[in-house]
Amino acid sequence: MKTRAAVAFEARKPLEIVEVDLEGPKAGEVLVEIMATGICHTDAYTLDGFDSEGIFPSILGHEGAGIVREVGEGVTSVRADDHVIPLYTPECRQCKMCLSGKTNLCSAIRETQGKGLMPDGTSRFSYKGEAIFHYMGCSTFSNFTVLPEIAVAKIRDDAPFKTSCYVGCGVTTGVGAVVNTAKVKPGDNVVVFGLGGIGLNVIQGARMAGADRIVGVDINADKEEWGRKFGMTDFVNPRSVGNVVETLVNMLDGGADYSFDCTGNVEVMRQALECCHKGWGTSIIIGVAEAGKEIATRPFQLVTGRNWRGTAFGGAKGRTDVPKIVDWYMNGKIEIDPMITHVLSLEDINKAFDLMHAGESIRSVVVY
Ligand code: NAD
Ligand code: AHE
Ligand code: ZN
Repeated sequence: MKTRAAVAFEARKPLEIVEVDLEGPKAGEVLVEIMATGICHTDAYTLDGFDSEGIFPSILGHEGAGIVREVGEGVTSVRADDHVIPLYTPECRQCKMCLSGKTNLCSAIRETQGKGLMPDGTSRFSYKGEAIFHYMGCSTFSNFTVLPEIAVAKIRDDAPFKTSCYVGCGVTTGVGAVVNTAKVKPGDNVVVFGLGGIGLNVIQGARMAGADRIVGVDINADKEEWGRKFGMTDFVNPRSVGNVVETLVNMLDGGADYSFDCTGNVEVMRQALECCHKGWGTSIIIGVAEAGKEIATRPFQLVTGRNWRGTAFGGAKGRTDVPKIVDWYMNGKIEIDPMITHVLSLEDINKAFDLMHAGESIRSVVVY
């Protein structure tokens, strides 16, 4: 079939909207009509050439929601007309990782996914006879896409696509980092670095978990108002204080119980670790750093009881947890609507990247 898609032909070039060819689902795969997709900073990072796994030409996008239109041979867990969210972290429920009970990082298809291919080692997308690579196993910047059955979460039919697509990455990553990875408890003090599409979800996750102080840190002063809407109690602009770490340690009587990096900047990751309370404070890295970047701190920071951890997709097991997070949204336990600041057509998708880089959007969503 033909489908409209925004193709990244090269790094650092605007996406081009073209009609591409899409092969139907093979055994164990499903064809999904994407109804809406968010634009996450990770899409921009890959387009800007910072991803060591970045591969072109490809169809980016990993934060979508849509409807199953066709299923391949042997598919049993979903059927045509089911509403689904594509999963860049699938859940096969059979691999060592899934069965460990210790991680959400399913290993069933990770190798081919990282090469922009489906599990059989081929691509379903092509343009003028040349293969176009998949991205993060999702490629939601295409109106139709093919996914392995293990990489879709079935969600309730009454959840709007325009907002529930955000559960495909940002909401789950931020809220999940708090509840699954850090396991923040009532009364804990939390610091969140970077109040964008991910950081604001960490803030609302911390509010839901009953955190006491929730301190937001951002170099963009406009983010103070945004943070306060979702439960932030204090704001620090690193450009207005001498030493961010000292400021935070003094504010929180020794430091944070949990801190979260939602910037992808390795200098900020160091600040996030060092603002943690001696003896127990844990810093969670969410931000994705540019290829070649490394984190550093004095080992003494760890010797004296601070912990450094990371999280992907908020530690969520996609097929199990994503439908529950959609329920949380539909039941009013978490908010999504106010964070969708811009709704665009596919033709205008490049504007979403401009808005993100200018710090003017929280989430832009393309509705097909
Ligand atoms: P975003 O662009 O919406 O937000 C980033 C925020 O960080 C902005 O508000 C910006 O002003 C702020 N910031 C930048 N430099 C800063 C600094 N030096 N100090 C304090 N604040 C600073 O991006 P996003 O969509 O929220 O994504 C955030 C990061 O999370 C990205 O690196 C993205 O790739 C990553 N991410 C990781 C996962 C995961 O599973 N681990 C999932 C989604 C996104
Ligand atoms: N491909 C990069 C790393 C990118 C990365 O860390 N991605 C996160 C999700 S970001 C979503 O917005 C992730 O899930 N990581 C775990 C994984 O298996 O990819 C690189 O450095 O090579
Ligand atoms: Zn993302």
